[in-house]
Amino acid sequence: MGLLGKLLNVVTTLNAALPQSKTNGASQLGLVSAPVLPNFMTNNPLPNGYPWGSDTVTNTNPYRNSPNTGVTRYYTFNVSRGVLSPDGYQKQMILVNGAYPGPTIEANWGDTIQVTVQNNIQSPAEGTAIHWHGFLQHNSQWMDGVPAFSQCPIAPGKTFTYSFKAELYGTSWYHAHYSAQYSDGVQGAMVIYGPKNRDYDIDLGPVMLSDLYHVPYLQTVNYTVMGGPPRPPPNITSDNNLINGKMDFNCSTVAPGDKTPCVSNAGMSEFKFTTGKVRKLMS
Ligand SMILES: [Cu+2]
Repeated sequence: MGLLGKLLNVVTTLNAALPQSKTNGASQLGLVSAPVLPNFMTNNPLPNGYPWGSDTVTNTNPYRNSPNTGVTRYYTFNVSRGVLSPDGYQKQMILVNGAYPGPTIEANWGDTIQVTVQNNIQSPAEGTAIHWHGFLQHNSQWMDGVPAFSQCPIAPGKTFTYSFKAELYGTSWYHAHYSAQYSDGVQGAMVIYGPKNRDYDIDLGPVMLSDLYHVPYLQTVNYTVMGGPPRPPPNITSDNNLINGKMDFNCSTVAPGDKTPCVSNAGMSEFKFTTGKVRKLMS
């Protein structure tokens, strides 16, 4: 390939064949225009200059103690079915607020996070529950979001409000804990601002890495648990690997007879780097 060919190749790679609305719905993750994250949220009291006061990385063990900011961050999640093409292959999904990945939850260390989850999964209806990955849930075990262990599933058409403290700081994620529902899209990042372990100039935000299965999640579960056709264990491999819910896919590789709409080179996640700046990327 000559230089012009190589240049054209780069241009085609960066030129996504599908708009963000088709690959990721309402999510802005994976776009260079995605907002960078602050050092911490400032619409709250700042004793000693920080939301968490004089606590530091070294003088506090967050697994035992955490500050109490008295601030509550409110979120509303509408969980419903939707159709997107994260890698160009059209997929029946289950989405939070029409976005894949779902909205990023932000809070300061010591805040309370309150998320009202409306289960609008219909046709067919399904239960759901959201797990807040990595949180300790001291004195709030029933907010852990694991159906049959810490709560009943949220019934179709019903609402449940989770309320728990951001005891730990750092980047984590939330995901549906109802069967393998999260692999159809019910997942997103959680960023809890806290004391810094390292200095950096710009926080480019969460980098979510995930497997993508083109078939609906119940079929994947069926393959796994029942050994059902056509991909019996141990050959249950995902169809793609996504960064922030996006990746290119070669549609000429789909099985013969598969008429699912598919667009090659749908578009990959992009990040903006500036020479001389130190960036934080959390995966
Ligand atoms: Cu988890």
